[in-house]
Amino acid sequence: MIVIYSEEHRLQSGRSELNDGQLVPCYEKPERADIVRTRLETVGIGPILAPESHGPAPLERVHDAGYLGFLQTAWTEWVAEHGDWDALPLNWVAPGMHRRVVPRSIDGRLGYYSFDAGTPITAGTWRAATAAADSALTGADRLRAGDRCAFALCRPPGHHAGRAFYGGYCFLNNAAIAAQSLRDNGAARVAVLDVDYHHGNGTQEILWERGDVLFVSLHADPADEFPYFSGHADETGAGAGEGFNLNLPLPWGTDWAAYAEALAVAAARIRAFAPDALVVSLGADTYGGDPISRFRLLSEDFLRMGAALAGIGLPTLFVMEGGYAVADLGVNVANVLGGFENA
Ligand code: 6XA
Ligand code: ZN
Repeated sequence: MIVIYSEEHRLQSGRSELNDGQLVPCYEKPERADIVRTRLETVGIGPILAPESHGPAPLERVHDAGYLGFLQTAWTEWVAEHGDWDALPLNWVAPGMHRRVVPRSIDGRLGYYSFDAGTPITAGTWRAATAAADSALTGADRLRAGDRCAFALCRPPGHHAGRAFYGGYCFLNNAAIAAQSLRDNGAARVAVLDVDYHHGNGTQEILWERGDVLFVSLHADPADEFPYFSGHADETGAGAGEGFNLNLPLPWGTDWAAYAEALAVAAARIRAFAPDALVVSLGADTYGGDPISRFRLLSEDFLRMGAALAGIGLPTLFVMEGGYAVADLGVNVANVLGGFENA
């Protein structure tokens, strides 16, 4: 399967995130993409190609224009105000306050457009995020050209980014941008399946009122886990999208046996929807060794996951999301893709 990868991912390299009350080195770091790329080369999954530039139009199909403008200038404004350290928000809106007016202050706008303090904006964030979106779009082009599957090795990831907000290490929603591109180029229906450990709240928000793009997500129960305020089973969509959002929250400690059952439910829902293509938000932070997550999948379980995804029987674009056990991330991701290809 063709792998789309851009060196520009390196431009997103934050120094620190706020985690457990401390400023710690960012978990979402360039080594993640490097180890995945190296493993894919070792096992012969490829060829590995650079993305083609698709310009701003596909981003504007999914994201708010004011938000995209903010992302482009945030770093320059931040440096002018505070100097050359990662831009992190510190203030958010609460009930009884107002977000009618977009703040003039860069600090105010960081809070206005974000939902966590773990997602630094750096000098290269915009370029890295657009290269990741272009990777997903190039992958969507491959499906349109008739490929059975493709893998967009996106960094930074995307599934927490909404129409007008960033967070959870995500700025542009690569999976939603790819799904929209498939819709805009002839697919009548597209499904997005999110197997990252965390709920894809951004993808859900973007697709909430859409009946033409189904969103299905397996993730840690938000009662216990980030992003806390999205991902419950009773969130089913609204308007034309009512019934086209399926959340399958799972408890801490979930192992392959329980995960596989939920994955079968997800697969059945996707088959019933009969889409023309499937976009998989592929996070490998369901791994037992992940430093910030609490599921218990083993490396060999990712082979089984790939085979189960192949069983859905659709042209499939994999889009990289989370996974922070860096030493094992390459093996785990390659196992999903290899399990899919060899099914
Ligand atoms: C909170 C945890 C961010 C999770 C990012 C992730 N700092 N999302 O992996 O899929
Ligand atoms: Zn995750």
